Amino acid sequence: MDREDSSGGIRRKLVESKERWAREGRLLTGRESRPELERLPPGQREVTTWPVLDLGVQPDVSPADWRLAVDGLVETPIELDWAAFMALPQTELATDIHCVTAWSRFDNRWTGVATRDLLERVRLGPEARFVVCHSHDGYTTNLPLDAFAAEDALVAHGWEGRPLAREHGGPARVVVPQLYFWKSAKWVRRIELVARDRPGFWEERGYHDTGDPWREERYR
Ligand SMILES: Nc1nc2c(c(=O)[nH]1)N[C@H]1C(S)=C(S)[C@@H](COP(=O)(O)O)O[C@H]1N2
Ligand SMILES: [Mo]
Repeated sequence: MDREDSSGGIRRKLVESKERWAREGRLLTGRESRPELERLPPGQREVTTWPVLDLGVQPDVSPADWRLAVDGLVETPIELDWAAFMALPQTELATDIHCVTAWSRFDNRWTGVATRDLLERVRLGPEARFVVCHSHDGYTTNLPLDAFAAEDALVAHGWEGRPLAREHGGPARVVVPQLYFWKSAKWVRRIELVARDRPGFWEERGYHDTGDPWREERYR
């Protein structure tokens, strides 16, 4: 077996086991929890490491080649290069990560461009309701526009004062703290505004369409 075959096999097994989890409702507790009182959503446990999860391919995109398109149902589509992206207003904030595989990581200090600041540049068309993020590894994920445009959502290029590591989606990734972390696309290359919802990679494989950890929306 050559390397391609073996990594394709590993990837297939990984995807199959996650699909099985979704069918079986693995990790679902059905408990309720209230963000104003608790910091850990139902069924989650806190970790202090930062696990790496992806499809086994970690694209190597240099800032010189990097581009980010924001297009679809917008008045003025844009394609930013690295310099134009870094020239946008920069936001720093600390948010919690909640992964559907039950780990949560508190107080991640991000630097990046607020999704609101990006959307302001393109001006939304009146029909835009959902966002589809496209990544360099072929991954896609869909989000309701209001979650994507939340005050604490970013396209992040820094973490704890350093450039975001490639394994975590550097040079730049989406971070949407209010949803499970599979909605936060690593190595993002395109943010597409659409009128009708269009399930992404995991959403097509049994994961919940919205993915709110406080409602324990792990699977559909
Ligand atoms: N491009 C891309 N983004 C992705 C993924 C992926 O496979 N490819 N996996 C998602 C999942 S399932 C999770 S849990 C988080 C993991 O991010 P991390 O590796 O930085 O912890 O990235 C999300 N974004
Ligand atoms: Mo995940």
